[in-house]
Amino acid sequence: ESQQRPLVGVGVLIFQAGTNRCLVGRRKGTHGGGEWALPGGHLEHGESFEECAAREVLEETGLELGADVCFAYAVNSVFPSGAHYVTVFCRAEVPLGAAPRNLEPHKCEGWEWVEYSRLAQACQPLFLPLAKLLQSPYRP
Ligand code: 8DG
Ligand code: MG
Ligand code: MG
Repeated sequence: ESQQRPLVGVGVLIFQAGTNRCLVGRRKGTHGGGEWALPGGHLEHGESFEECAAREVLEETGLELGADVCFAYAVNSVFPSGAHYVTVFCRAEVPLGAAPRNLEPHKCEGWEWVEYSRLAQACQPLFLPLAKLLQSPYRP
């Protein structure tokens, strides 16, 4: 898929309160199938980054993000397919007991909590934007 202009994706780092664990899932489908990614999706017309983050997380996991959701970092990804995304990462915390559901099972194999510092080892292969975030200077 080659785009005339880059698209904007939003990825969301959801941390379990009081831990360094965040939510990741293995993607299904043509774009990044089999690769581990954060919940997220396309920024829609007129949306703020935070609105997009909360909407996609609710659609995909059933988790309701609070007012703490905020911009974290951005990366630029040109995929081997030719697709070009600017990915805006947001972060938020949910209570320790919050239980994500796999509400789009045709798009994701399931959600797991993984230590941020272990993502690069535990979650291979990584979706390109997440690999770029982990290689960046950003520290959550
Ligand atoms: P949508 O079209 O319903 O908005 O999105 P979706 O159905 O949730 O699709 P998606 O593949 O999860 O997200 C759309 C695109 O967003 C994806 O193909 C590439 C881009 N994207 C990034 N970074 C990230 C990320 O970290 N996580 C997710 N899930 N998507 C991302 O550029
Ligand atoms: Mg979505
Ligand atoms: Mg998605």
